[in-house]
Amino acid sequence: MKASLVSWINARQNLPENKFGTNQKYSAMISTNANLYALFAANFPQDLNSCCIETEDARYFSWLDIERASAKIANLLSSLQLQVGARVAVQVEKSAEALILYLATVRAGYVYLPLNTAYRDAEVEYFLRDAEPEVVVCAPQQFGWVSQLAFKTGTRHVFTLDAPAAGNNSGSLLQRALSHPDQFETVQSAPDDLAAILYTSGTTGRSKGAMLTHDNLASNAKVLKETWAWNKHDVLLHTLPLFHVHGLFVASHGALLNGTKMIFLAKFNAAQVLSYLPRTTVFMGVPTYYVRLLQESNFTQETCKNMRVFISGSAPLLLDTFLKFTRCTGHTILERYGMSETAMLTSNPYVGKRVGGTVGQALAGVDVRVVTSESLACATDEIGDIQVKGANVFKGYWRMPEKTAEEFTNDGYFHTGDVGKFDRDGYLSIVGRSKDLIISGGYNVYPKEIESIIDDMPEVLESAVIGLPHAEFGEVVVAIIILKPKKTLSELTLIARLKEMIANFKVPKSVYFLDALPRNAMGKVQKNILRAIYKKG
Ligand code: MLC
Ligand code: AMP
Repeated sequence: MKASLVSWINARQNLPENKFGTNQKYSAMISTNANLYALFAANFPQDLNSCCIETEDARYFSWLDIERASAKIANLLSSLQLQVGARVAVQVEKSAEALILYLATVRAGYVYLPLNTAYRDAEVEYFLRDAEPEVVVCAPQQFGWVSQLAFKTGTRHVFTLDAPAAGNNSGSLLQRALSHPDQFETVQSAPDDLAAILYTSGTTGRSKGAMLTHDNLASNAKVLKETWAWNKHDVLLHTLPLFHVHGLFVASHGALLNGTKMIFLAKFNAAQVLSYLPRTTVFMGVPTYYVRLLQESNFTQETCKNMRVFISGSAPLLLDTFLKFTRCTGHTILERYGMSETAMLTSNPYVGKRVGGTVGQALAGVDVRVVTSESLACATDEIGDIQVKGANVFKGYWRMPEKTAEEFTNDGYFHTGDVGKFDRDGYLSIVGRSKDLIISGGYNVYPKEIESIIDDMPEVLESAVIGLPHAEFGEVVVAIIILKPKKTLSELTLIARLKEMIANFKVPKSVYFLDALPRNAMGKVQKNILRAIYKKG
């Protein structure tokens, strides 16, 4: 019979009472430990048998299940004799078990490194070579190529974790974890110890691993708990992916820190969301989710009657979407702003005026300033570079001390690469970016990365990749190509080739061919001119 952690969880009712039957003793025991898991566990509800995660295939994970299953996986990881600070790289479909793996990794004192499931071989290879994880967890279907890559880059252990199918979630990770004890003393962590590394692409085309500490994540989770007034009766509808800040930290941490039940949907699907909304109180999404929800004819005030708050972030929420949403549902979307390096920075108020087109005010304990090119503080409504400081700001880029130093000012502020202005009430508006970045459906695409790949093709002389406005994705990726003399290349061939090489959301939606790129006197490609030309269609 195939063993699985799920069958173990389902059988757990027959086990003798766990020493953590109620949460009081446990809370006292762990309060001095800066390990993020200890913080969550101290805030688990009194009734550990209540539901923490309900999945779309009607599986229920109690808080005790989370505690015991993460203990089993943490014991497995500890048994591997990994080095202090070992990275655990994970590229798996979203599931409750994937979240438990995250918690187990942090709990055991290792560093979680989530990877977007859309990444292709070359992208994964880069991350594995750069981060040198000691453990890699992937989907069973990907085991062949991922394990080859992983062993080639020095990884010692490769496990699989399956997406839930017909209630039987398996893979070698859970099978191996099954035989380990269901109790684990959460590793003692210092506030500055690493909990996660999140890769963000870079303007140079080379991805950088943002190192986040236990304290970065804990401080941010605590401030968001207060800011958004999480309460014990909340139910979070969780539809975001688990490999980025928004779904993994902002959404999951909010629920975990508050002892709030989560309903976990594997992917965002507007019709499915509508059927769950009446049972939930909190929803978070990228603007594309809100655009898609508004396209549903049966999305009404009635659907949202139990909702407490809708939160948007990761990309600009158009004022039009903000206003339509209020008209349709009676709810005012709460927009906030953050990034992988800093977690959340600003938020519109929970109580008080939520101003469309702004990302709200600086969160408590987060210092946000807007400065001129001479590093002087901007006046009210004056546009400048957004810089930030606070306990939430990351420790630096993995093995890139020079790059890290470049991104901080002498007085310790981090350059966000976003451009904005404060109004007289302290509400921040983001008006642009100094970094050459496209945000498509909440995913970041760095043009330089795509241009380098296209430029390496034998037919191509040079290319420029730009973002163009798109009603649903906010922006989409478009490529402009200059071919070498006498060479031919069709749009279809180029797109098909790129789909083999890079994550699908990075692949240009359209390709245009030109004789030459417009350049300024310094020889720099004038992307503003290209955007103006192709915006018109
Ligand atoms: C999918 N596609 C996209 C896309 N997502 N194209 C452009 N941009 C995107 N974001 C394309 C695929 O390439 C594919 O094309 C087709 O759409 C169908 O793919 P899919 O996977 O079935 O799409 P769908 O499930 O509809 O996904 C769309 C989405 C998803 C919006 C639901 O992209 C999503 O969940 N985005 C959220 C990203 C997120 O979590 N961001 C937070 C980052 S954290 P083809 O041609 O192959 O068929 C952060 C910090 C902060 O930024 O502040 O929060
Ligand atoms: P990431 O590197 O994926 O964490 O993306 C972070 C970037 O997303 C920020 O630097 C911003 O450019 C953008 N972003 C996040 N939230 C918002 C928002 N509410 N409005 C506009 N841009 C946002």
